Amino acid sequence: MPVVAGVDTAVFTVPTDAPEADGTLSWDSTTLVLATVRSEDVTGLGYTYAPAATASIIADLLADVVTGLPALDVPRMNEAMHRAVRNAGLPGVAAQAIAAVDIALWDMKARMLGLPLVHLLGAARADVPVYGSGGFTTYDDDQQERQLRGWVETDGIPRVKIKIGESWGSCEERDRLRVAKARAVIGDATALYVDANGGYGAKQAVRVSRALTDEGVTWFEEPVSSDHLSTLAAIRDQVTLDVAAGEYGYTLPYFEHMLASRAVDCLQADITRCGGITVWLRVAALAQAHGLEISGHCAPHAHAHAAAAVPNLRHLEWFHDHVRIERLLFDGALAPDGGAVVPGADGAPGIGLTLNAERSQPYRVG
Ligand code: SMN
Ligand code: MG
Repeated sequence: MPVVAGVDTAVFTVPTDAPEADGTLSWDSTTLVLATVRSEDVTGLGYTYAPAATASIIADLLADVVTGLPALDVPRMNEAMHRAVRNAGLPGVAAQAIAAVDIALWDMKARMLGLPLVHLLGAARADVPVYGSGGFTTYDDDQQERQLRGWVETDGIPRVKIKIGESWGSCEERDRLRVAKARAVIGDATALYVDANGGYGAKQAVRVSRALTDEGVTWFEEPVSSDHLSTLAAIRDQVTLDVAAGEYGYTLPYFEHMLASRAVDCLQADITRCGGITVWLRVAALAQAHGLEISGHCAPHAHAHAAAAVPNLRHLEWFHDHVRIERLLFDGALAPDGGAVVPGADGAPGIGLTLNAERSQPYRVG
């Protein structure tokens, strides 16, 4: 039985193509932490979007834990990594470090077996619907229109999401105008989603949801902070559009609490935060047990194969920054067709990505 020979890391910081902000945060660059695992002559890669310090956690706390373990036993290594960060604290960068290594281990296992990961896991569906996501509050009308037209008209994606809740909900009128403009650009046949990133107050969120419903918006993400589950649940009871949250879930119990609180209509989970493919599949099962669908948050190429392996997938977020970064740093990126991607269609093993040494080198910072 082959064993894991070692784990390496690399860190890349890529500037945004324009200033970006949502309701509660702004940024001008994005950092990707890459984990590479080795066994005999096979390697696997995984990644997370997280601070560079995540690479130190992989090197200091995780690399020795998986090295020497049977390379095919990914859940065993995932469990060992979870136990190893007990004192460091799992939620946050430790869970992201585990996720990057877990994804790399699944990628390597599928490569060892010569299979696209979706076929190792077993597909539960033919394709993975995606939604275009961006619509930053920093965009002017022309930028927003260009981005929306790119998804809908060029890529053929019939679902899009824009940010609202600008400046912690203090620009409600502009939020409404931007939603109305988005609807005018995309027409009635495209689903329109919004994400407030917890920028609104509870009453404000209910008020805004009426205007959103008038514009045919069907997805209201983090109307208030996802820390406040009973508030989310109360809003959910008062609105007709779907309430979604879960992107800050780093542990399985987090998702169970969110579901048990009846806080969401669709559970989001980020495979690069929640402990990797091993845990994300369990989160999907939790949602299924509660009669709900799951939506993959960001990092589309880290999710695609796992997303195709769950029956209760709603969709995967085709997030502007991450699509751009994954196309830049890796070869093998997917292209949506008819609003969906088909992971593994080209027969490439693992998650189908290889680091492009030449294109990635200028962005390497660690
Ligand atoms: C988000 C994702 C990545 C960076 C900032 C904000 C977001 C989303 O909440 O769901 O797209
Ligand atoms: Mg969000």
